[in-house]
This record gives sequence, C-alpha cells and structure tokens, in this order.
Amino acid sequence: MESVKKRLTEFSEEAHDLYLNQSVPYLEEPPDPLHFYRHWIGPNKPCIIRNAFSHWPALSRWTPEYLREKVGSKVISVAVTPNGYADAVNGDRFVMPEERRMSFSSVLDIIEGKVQKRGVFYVQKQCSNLLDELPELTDDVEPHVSWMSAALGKLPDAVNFWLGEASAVTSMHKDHYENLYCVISGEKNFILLPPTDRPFIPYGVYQPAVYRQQDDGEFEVVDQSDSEKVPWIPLDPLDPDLDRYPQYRRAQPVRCSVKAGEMLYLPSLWFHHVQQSQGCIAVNFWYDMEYDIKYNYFQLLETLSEVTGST
Ligand SMILES: O=C(O)CCC(=O)C(=O)O
Repeated sequence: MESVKKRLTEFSEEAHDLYLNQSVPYLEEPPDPLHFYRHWIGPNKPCIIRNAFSHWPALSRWTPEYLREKVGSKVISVAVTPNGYADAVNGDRFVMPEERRMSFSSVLDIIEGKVQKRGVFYVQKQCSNLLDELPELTDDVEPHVSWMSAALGKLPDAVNFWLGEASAVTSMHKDHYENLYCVISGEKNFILLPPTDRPFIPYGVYQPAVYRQQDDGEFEVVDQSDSEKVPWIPLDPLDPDLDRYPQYRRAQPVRCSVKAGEMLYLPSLWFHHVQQSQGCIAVNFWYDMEYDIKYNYFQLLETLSEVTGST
C-alpha cells in the first residue's frame, strides 16, 4: 500500500514537471477546433481565451437597467445561505442552500445594495437555468461555442447563468464536464487543482442538509434524512487545515482571475473553488465529458487514492 501511495505522489509531481503549467496561459483569440482538442482538451489543461465572445450583445447590454427591463419581473431560483457557502461541508453536514423563488429585480436590489436582507444571495441554479428560467436573455449570447461544439462533436448539455454577491463562494469540487466559463461583467477568481492532485485532496462522507431561514431571520440546518450521504471535500483552499489534512501540503493549486470578456476553459475533473466580485455576471457551457481513456485514467487515480487512504 505504501508503495502505491508513494507512486501516486510521484505521479502527481511528474505531471506538474512534465506538462502542467504553473499558471493558466492565455490564448488571444478563439482557437481552431482541432488545435484546441489536441492542445487543451486531450491533455486536459486549462487556459483563458480572450476575444472569444466579443460579439455577444450581452457584454454591453447586461447592465442592471437592461436586466430589470428585460427580465425584472421573472421569478427565478436563488440560492440563499447564511455565510455564502452553498453546497459545502459545515461541521458534520453537507449543507445545501435554501432555494428561494424571487423576482430578478429583487435579486438585483439586494446585489446593488438598495435593499438589505440577511443572508447571501447567489443565482446559481445550473441545469441550464439560462435557457429554462431566462430565455429572454438568450439572444444576447450564443446557444453554444461553435469551435468547442465542433471539437467535441456535440452541443452543450447545459448553459448556465450566474449572478451573485462577493461573499458567495463555490466550495471545492470537480465535475464531469468540459466547462467554458464566460465572464460578462466583474471578475471570477478560481483556485484550480489538476486531477493528478487527487491523492492530496481529502474527502469525507456527510449527511445532507439544507439551510432554512426562520421567521426571526436566523438560518437553521434541516437534515434531509431520506437522502443518501454525500462524499464531499471538507478542505477550504483559502485556509487549509494542514494539521488535519497534512497531505494537502503536496497539492499545487493554481489561481486565476477571469475578467469580463474572458473565457476560462476548465477541463473535466479539475478541482475548483470559485469566488467573485460583487454582482459578477457569467454564463457557462457544460459539455459532458467523454467517458474515454482520459476518464478511465483519472477514475483509476480516484480509486487508488481512495483505497490507499492517501487523504
Ligand atoms: O461560478 C461559480 O461559482 C461556480 C462555477 C462552477 O463550479 C462550475 O461551473 O462548475
């Protein structure tokens, strides 16, 4: 077992030495599909692409005034938490946000500071919430990213809309998606870790629960007793508890800031933790990953990390 553990550590170090970058590189224009497949999707490396959606009307149009006029009265789902952490470990629970139905304009009122409310608000429903909840805005963007769709031979599985407060945080996790994350206004700050750092990233299994705001404004945590336990990462990369998770010392997180007009390619199975500027708006495209050799490779790493208890 110890030798497998040692080999996993060496493997991660070799990945960093041989092909991973110390920072996220920039491409100055949208790539050719084949080139993008060969150099970024295949090797599973992130990059930031500039000038990839400069033609989208959203970049100039999506001001609070325009959004109020166009979709102000629409009722959408908003994630509300006491501390900004939706879908995150809190003590011995995996706590999900209260999903509140609110008009778009009342969310804007909170984000712009016109109305004070207890809690942290984040429009982050995912599952194609742009198409499902805000179809009036789809003419301001494109339904897919043509070179990515050509590279993967398919259309995105989801197109998501994100709008949130600066204190809204997305806790560290990974997805089975090739993710193109487009910042329309403001700035998103990502902490990224490659799948090869998996042996250093702790997982626990937690009872699921949801936040619920009570009449006095306090949030309670309500267990979802019928739901199965959830595996999640308890570590906060902003303040990692290295006494508890000493292996994380070996991880090599990369930070990047994605500004308005920039698109992050976040490869499948990369761990990510996300923060943002107040009122940041973003749209992202999730393309389900191919369950091919790349997947099998990282799945093996996952299994070995689990069985060796590397975490
Ligand atoms: O923008 C965020 O807060 C989270 C984004 C994310 O986790 C994702 O696109 O997978």
